[in-house]
Amino acid sequence: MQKYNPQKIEKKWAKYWIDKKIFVPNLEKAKNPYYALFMFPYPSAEGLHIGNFYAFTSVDVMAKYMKLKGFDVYEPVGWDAFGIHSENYALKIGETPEKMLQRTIKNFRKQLQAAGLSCDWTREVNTTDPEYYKWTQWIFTKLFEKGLAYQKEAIVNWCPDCKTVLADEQIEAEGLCERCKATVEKRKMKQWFFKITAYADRLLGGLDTMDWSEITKSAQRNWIGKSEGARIVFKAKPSKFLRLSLQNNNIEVFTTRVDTLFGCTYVVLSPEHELALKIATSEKRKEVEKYIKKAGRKSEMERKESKEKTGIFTGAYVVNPVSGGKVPVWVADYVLAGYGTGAVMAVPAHDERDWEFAKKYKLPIRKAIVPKKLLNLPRNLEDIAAGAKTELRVESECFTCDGELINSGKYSGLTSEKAREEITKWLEKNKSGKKEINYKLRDWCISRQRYWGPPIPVVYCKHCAKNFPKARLFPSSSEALGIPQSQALENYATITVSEKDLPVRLPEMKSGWEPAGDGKGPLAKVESFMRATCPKCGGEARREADVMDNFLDSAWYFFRYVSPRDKKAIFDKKMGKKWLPIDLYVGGNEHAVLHLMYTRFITMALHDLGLTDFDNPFKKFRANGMILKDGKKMSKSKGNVANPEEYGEKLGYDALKSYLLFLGPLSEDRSFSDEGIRGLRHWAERVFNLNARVFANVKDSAAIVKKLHQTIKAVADDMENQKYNTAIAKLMELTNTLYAAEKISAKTFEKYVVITSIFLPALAEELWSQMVHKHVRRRGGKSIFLEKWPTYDPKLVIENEITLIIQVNGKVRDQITVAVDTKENDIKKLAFASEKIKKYVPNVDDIKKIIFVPGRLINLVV
Ligand code: ANZ
Ligand code: ZN
Repeated sequence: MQKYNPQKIEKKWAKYWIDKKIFVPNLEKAKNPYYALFMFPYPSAEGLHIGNFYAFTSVDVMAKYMKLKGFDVYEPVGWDAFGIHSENYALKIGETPEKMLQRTIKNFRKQLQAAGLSCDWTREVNTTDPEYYKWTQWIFTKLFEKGLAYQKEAIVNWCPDCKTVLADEQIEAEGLCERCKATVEKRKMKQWFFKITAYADRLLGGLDTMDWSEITKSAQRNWIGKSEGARIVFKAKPSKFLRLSLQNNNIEVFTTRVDTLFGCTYVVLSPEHELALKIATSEKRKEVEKYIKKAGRKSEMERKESKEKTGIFTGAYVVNPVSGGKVPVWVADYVLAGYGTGAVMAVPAHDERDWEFAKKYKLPIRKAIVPKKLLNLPRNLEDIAAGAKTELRVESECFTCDGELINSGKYSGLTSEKAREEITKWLEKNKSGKKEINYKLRDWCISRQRYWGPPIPVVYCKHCAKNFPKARLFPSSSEALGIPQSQALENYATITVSEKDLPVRLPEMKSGWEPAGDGKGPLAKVESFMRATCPKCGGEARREADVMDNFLDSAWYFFRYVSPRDKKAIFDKKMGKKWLPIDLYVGGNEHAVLHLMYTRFITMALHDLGLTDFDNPFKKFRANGMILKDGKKMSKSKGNVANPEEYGEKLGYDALKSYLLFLGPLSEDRSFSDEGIRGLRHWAERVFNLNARVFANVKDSAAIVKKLHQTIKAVADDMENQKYNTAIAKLMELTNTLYAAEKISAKTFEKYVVITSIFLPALAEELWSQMVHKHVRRRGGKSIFLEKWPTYDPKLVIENEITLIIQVNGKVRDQITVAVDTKENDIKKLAFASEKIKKYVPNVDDIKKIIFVPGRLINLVV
């Protein structure tokens, strides 16, 4: 008997599939398109990671299944090769990113091909290819035209190790750089942004109807963070010390709790607020200035988390618009510059942060709300004695909860909800405030002071300044552009490079491409690059020296796949109509508010450019769970990484892939173990060895035929719902059933091999090729993946018997097993005849009503 030798057969069939283009669809002619996509591989130096490999496999089995179901399946593959990750590694090993990537991509491709995935290897894309990034730049120019790409000086995240700014989404919860884990600082710099906030409502609203993992959708909801409230104006309190020019220094605050307005006892500005220093009285100015400087050095995280609140009184006062009372203005770093108006009305009685601050600085605390629960508290001694000593506990729990207003003038007695409405109405009438919705989401900072990315396709032209949008240059950015400091405040026009001149090629830099940390992109050093001709006036201009965030490269790659060699357009519209949106997308939930948010935004923007008719790029998105080892997330730093190549080589990729899928539901974390893989390897061997029991002219038992048909149906049902683990379990059961017989027919085995092929592709292909010669010669040696998913006989799938529950007054008292087609009347008779039921219903005449749920239960109401 032949021995199962995965090393040999997996290599053989992987090559065969690629050579014979088995998984290369005809994109133009396809009638039944199915677009299956795994997240864009990042050809890292470490090679294939088991977590990615798992996500790839989760898509791949579905692709194989849909192919057998008769779809024209497209599972493209390419390389997300720009970006800090590649560049940092290149820096570490002292090689240029370009050279390094040639090697790592080759290695990655080799690994993926060895794994027998059904990717289309003829349509690879690579984000560092000028033919690709031409269109990344094109997107930028289109967004610029629509006002969705703009420059502003803002407080941004700066990674001191990566020496570049980063987007908010690229900062991990603890305030660390997503790439290098350094603590990110805040800096005020002029940067390029994409106006993702313009889509906040659309990004939020679309979520409800999307077939995406719930965990991903809720992460996006939280990140967008919609808050409904009001903007309220606190007018400056004139005083004899206040200079005239400051008298209209009104402070606007954003609050979600207008109902607490009477409880506001002071107002706080963030240190970055433009009035922070301006409003300070002359005596206080020095101190305030010192405080602002110190706060600027803290990271946002430090400020949010710090236990000990700090702040400083400015000496100034403003007026509470509803009560007319004057309240002091403080500056404190627990108020963030980038949210709302960067100023708050402090209500220490009802906001914990304000409370801590007020306690520390001995500021008045004034109650404006009595929590609802408190109102219901017992009022007499008996009730209190009966156990309701909860007043204090309730109060502290309800720090911020709604209730009934007190100390609030004519609003006292109203509920919080009603009061919010009424007070807002009053504010609007008196021009002291208005309803406002705020989002946590901030615009996407896309410029990077790095080398390895697509240049931002913009030039700065002095000559065009009169006629085009002006870019008032700041000293730091002018220096980066090689514009003399003396001209820094001259006006320049920002002009995007025209489509015919794209791509703006990234010049080759053999040296000096390391980030310098001075806020300039390394390209600023390449004079031949920086010198440009203005596309509008033909005059001399300077290029932008920053490159774009690599998350932009990966925000649109799936569009490119539908016509990857298109010279005329970002993608062929007709092909887009045919293939998009993507049918199934799988990847890690760590991308919930990164890649997955950016793709939705770019898709909406392309929609608004008239390129697509959909807003959601992925019809179905599933977040895969993490792979753990010894209870911990696999990671290089923990030294517990399983290398897929190593396991694939040792035990076979078929065994490894099905093991990963068998471990549990797709969305759940799973623990990787060596014994586990061996179990799947053992199954693969059993499948292989069954071949020795196959004969052309055997008649299978009815039990075998029935089990086969049931499995064909059950596996298909599971596949449609990405229940890969239970699908494999059912195939294993069928394997056991087949082993129970001495001999099995070629006809049965053939079907069995086809349905098993989605999980054990190389093995199945091998068995198929052997069978083709032995039993099914007529097919003449074609791949098993050109077969069709077998049909099942519906009659055989149905169980012959069913078990029904018998209830009396809704309580389960017995159960009976009957033939499937038993009539309702006969079932009732059987129920009455049950000895157990007779105990509860001795007299049939007592039955008032019979509830019968076919196939499930019968309930006797007495
Ligand atoms: C008064 C108040 C009373 C507030 C109360 C809360 C509770 P969300 O829901 O996250 O939108 N706030 C506003 N801008 C801020 C900033 N830049 N930095 C720090 N805090 C800021 O939270 C909105 C609430 O957060 C606002 O409502 C404001 O405090 C605070 F019992 O105003 B509130
Ligand atoms: Zn970093």
